[in-house]
Amino acid sequence: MKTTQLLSGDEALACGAYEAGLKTAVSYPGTPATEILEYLARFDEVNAQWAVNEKTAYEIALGASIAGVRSIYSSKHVGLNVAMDPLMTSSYTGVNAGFIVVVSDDPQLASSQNEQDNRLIAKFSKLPMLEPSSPAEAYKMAKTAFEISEQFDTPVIIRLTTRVSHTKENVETGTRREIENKPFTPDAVKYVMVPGHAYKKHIQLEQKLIDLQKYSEESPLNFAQYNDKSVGIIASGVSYLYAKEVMPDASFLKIGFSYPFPDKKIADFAKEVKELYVIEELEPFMEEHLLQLGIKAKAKDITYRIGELTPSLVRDIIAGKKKVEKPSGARKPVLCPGCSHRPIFTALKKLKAIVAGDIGCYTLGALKPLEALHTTVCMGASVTIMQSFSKILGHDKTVGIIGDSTFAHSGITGLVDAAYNNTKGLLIISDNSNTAMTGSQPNPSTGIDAKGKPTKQLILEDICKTCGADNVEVINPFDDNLQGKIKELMEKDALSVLIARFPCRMRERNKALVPQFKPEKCVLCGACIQIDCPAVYKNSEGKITHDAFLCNGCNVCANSCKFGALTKQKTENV
Ligand SMILES: Cc1ncc(C[n+]2csc(CCOP(=O)(O)OP(=O)(O)O)c2C)c(N)n1
Repeated sequence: MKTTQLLSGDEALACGAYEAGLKTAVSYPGTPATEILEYLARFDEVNAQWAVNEKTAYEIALGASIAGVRSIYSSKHVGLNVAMDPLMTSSYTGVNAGFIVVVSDDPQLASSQNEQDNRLIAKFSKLPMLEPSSPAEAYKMAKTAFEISEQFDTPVIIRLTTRVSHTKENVETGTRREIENKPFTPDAVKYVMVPGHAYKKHIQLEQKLIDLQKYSEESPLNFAQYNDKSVGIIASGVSYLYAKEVMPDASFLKIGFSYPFPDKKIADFAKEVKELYVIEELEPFMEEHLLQLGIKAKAKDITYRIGELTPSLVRDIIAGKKKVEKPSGARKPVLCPGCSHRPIFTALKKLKAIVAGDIGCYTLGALKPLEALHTTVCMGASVTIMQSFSKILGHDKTVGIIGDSTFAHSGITGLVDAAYNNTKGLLIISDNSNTAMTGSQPNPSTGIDAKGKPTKQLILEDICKTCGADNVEVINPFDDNLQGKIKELMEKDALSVLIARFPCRMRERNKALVPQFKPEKCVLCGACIQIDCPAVYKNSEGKITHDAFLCNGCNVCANSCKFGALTKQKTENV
């Protein structure tokens, strides 16, 4: 039975996979790929799990495929870096039941620490790759990917980008087809990658790539549309739609099966058209391949390797113009009113601490006016960078800060390392019991699983002690003694963890303790503005305004006010 549903690219892909008999789905949250697992978690037939990190996610999904069920891994682009170890060898082992690796890239860094183009990973890992341009294509390609995976005994990458993941369109969907589990047959040469076996598998893999190349050549996912032959455009993903919009009369070679490349189709198309263009976002992936084939094409200037494309940028590329960077009109991201990360940064700023940060909402502590977080590289890097800061700059001057989800993701190993290597210093776990940055997913420390059911809870105090921390203390970050406690632990000749625990305001609000605001007492000293809360701001007349509707009652602004304009409620006032 067919139905039409308005679906995002993530949802459509998940729906296609579900209908294709998917039984295991594993992911770690990350924009723009989070919604894939969230969509799949609703189905009883699918074992949908949030993993602790992308490496474990990949291995669990691969394990499910080897055990005989169709499975899917999904993550954002940088997540795939964490999963690279199993990914690189899974092209050697191949699969048993179909296995799809979905990765969504984030050109323009809407919510990421870098802008890497994961099309290069398909080539590097020797895995086939499909690139949908729209939700409807994502839906269909999920089904095709399972077939390719089983036919060629390989994981298949589906590469999305933010605009494909998050755009919605009407997609004609069907019903689920149940697929029998495949029997697992022990096969050491296939699944045990010791050097002797892996060497043989590498020989097979090179042949597999030749076979996949032939398939790509014949695949209807790569097709030419001849129109006005004076201009021919080769494009994939969302860039194809932009180019179609800008040059509706041109001829196109649409690449949907984008690795291995359909070389003959490319060469034939190049011969047919007068002027050939390659339109692609980020890296010159197709452009370089065409150069290798000895085919001359016009491509974008290096300035377009940064950021995403838009139809108007595609028009400029075709006109041969360089990209002119325009000031971003995006609003500055800011911690929510009442966020429990805020008092930690106001304290760290007063202590003039050098802060090794991590990735989560608390990364916003780096921005003006807080400016109290000094490094962010990748998930888990706070505790490890803190180890070096502490040894080189002094443990009484440095702090690491990490969130609960990130600590479970990759902070635990760093803490073991710090203890093993005799580090003194302080790690603050800003525990809001939420994976807030990516939209409030549960994680091991929340004790809830992806389907919303209670599960075993990771007790942060216990694990920190087991990792080797000398002191583990828990504090409410709104405690008046927070700054004193941080200073005390920084100065201690020991490895300490301070768990600053308060539920995320996305989950629990507190209107009861909204501070009292007496504008007549305000001297415009600006101290309350320095805490960077959206509920306290200067209005158009330059006067301080406190917005009781936005306020979540944390009273950090009241604590900063020395003139009695903002005063703390001692008791609940509603
Ligand atoms: C390798 C990698 N995976 C996923 C992400 C997406 N991501 C950014 S922060 C974050 C976790 C945030 O949770 P937590 O550390 O608890 O901090 P909170 O946002 O709750 O303050 C995730 C999953 C990422 N940036 N890098």
